[in-house]
Amino acid sequence: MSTVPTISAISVPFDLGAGRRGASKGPKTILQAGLLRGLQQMGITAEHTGEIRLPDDQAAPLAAEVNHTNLKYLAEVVEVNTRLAKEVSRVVQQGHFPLILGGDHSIAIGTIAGLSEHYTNLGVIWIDAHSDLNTAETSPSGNIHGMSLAVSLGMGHPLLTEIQHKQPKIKPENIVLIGSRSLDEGEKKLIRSLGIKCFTMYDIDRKGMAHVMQEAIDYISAKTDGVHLSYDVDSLDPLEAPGTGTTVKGGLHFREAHLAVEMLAEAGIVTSAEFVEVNPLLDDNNKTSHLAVGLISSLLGKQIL
Ligand code: NNH
Ligand code: MN
Ligand code: MN
Ligand code: MN
Repeated sequence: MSTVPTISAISVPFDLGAGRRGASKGPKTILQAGLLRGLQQMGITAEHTGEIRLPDDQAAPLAAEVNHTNLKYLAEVVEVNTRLAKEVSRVVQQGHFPLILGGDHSIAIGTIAGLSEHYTNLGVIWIDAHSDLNTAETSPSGNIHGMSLAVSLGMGHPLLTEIQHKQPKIKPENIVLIGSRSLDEGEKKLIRSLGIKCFTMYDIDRKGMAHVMQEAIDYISAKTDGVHLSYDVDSLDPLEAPGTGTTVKGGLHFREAHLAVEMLAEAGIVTSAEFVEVNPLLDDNNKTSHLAVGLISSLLGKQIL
């Protein structure tokens, strides 16, 4: 018997928030790598609720407004995240555990917007090589996947921050960044000025992953009424996760990446999760999709013995 609630997996085959195409194929390959079968073998009830995607007419009414910003595919990002927020909210309402399969990291905007309807102090653990704390002013790329955490804090284009009305969705003191190693200047300023808890690769090397995770768990569980895990696979070293759009050397090893989710499983604090930026077009034999399945299984309680 498992103590894990029913898992509702939500596919988001969307990649217009990223600079390269292909992450839209992530959900399908993660499912094909045996995600649901594996969870069922663990005694977990897991269902796939379907796909959140753009309508065929591609959010045309917003197109004029989009021309006045440097945000790429703003209308499309707004549309898909509005749909995702509603679905995530419905799944939480139902008492199930939302497991979102990306897709690029811009979909965290919709995930967190949907969750924020149900939590007053939502914690967010952001495992990523990046911090995704850019705004239109600080972004070097205009890619919205580099802005999703800032949007959730209420910073950014109103069309993004006003999804699901409540604004901001989360508080800076309820965020923990883990695995950071590629931060833009504006992001560094924001992390410092808001006092966001940030465990860089330096901290992981210096203290060890077990120590860092314990600190993160203690910090976040004390003051939150739910914890969302946002897991960008580019947090891993490119040798372990080649199938992702913005690889950065010097990342988490396979064992550190798993230890993080194993410790979260043991702590029993995570109430929702998303795994993003798997790009099968850049992958080596679906290595990164299989890695994602392993990480999700460990997060949901899979043990070695
Ligand atoms: N910081 C860069 C940007 O804003 C890269 C973001 N890319 C990511 N984030 N993959 O996780 O464009
Ligand atoms: Mn049910
Ligand atoms: Mn990211
Ligand atoms: Mn990243």
